Amino acid sequence: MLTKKRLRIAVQKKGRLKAVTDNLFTHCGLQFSQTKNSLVVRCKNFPIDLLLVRDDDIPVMVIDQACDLGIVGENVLLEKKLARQAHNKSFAYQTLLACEFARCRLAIAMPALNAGSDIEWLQARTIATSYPNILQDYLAKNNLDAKVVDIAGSVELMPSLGMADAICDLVSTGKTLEENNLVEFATVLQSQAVVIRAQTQLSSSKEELIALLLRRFRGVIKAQSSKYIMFHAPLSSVDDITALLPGAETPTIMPFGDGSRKAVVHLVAAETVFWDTLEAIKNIGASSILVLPIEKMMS
Ligand code: PRT
Ligand code: ZN
Repeated sequence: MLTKKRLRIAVQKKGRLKAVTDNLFTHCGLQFSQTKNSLVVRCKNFPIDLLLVRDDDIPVMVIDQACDLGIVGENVLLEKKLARQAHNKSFAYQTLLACEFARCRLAIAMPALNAGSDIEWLQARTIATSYPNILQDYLAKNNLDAKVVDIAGSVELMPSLGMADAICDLVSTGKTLEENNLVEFATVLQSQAVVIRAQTQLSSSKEELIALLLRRFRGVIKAQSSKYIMFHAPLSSVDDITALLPGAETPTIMPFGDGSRKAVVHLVAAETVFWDTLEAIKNIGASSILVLPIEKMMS
């Protein structure tokens, strides 16, 4: 039974956001009981209900206050905002948190044989997209006059079918463009998943629950992008080594105590540490280097 007393969060039912939002909730300690095909999932240990919907419906569900929070890509959010504003309808929301997952970019791509053309090439061309409002906005800002064809899916096929000269679609690895012999040529929008809420005051118990959730979301997001690093190094090299580690916090330095002027160093780096960084710190004195994942963080 749905009741307004429980915090309602709109999330994607099926698709690219599903696994990442499930992972976020699980790592925050939220437990859900779900029956197959259910559209509402009840949280067992907090007064929270998840509403499982198409991602395109999430912004409006939050703005119209059918749900208190939503987790959705910025691409969908901006498209819905511009569509609604085009009809002079308000679209008031607040972004509470950037989730740092489901990263992608909305880009214009053209057939490879036109590679190297500049933006003027788009003048009077036909562009297929599922993001007509964002594209129209981009074209207007760049004083370009092109025809926009609104297509729900398989946008990358349109040039080879002769239905468009170019496309404007989401790209993450670029593999789909390559497979369809298209080259990226302008970035219209950078996107990631965000947590949004309507601009309305909720009951104090819901506000407290939102504050708790945001604290845990932030902790999980930070932990998942951070690494715990341990290594041995001469005391004289510790500062130089730390400077090479991305987003490193103040290290904990434990001298060996054997008169060797060496120490065990522990620190948290805020970003993934790549092999070339490890090789660089090894070259300036680090040894016995360990890079470990972090499960939870709270400061
Ligand atoms: O059914 P529903 O409407 O809920 O889902 P959907 O099919 O509209 O969306 P879905 O599940 O495909 O994506 C949900 C959200 O994930 C998007 O709105 C983006 O915010 C985000 N996201 C991140 C992506 C991608 N990366 C992505 N690569 N969404 C789609 N793609 C597609 C893109 O459209 C293209 O077809 O993947 C292809 C390109 O990928 P690469 O890796 O080959 O470049
Ligand atoms: Zn969708």
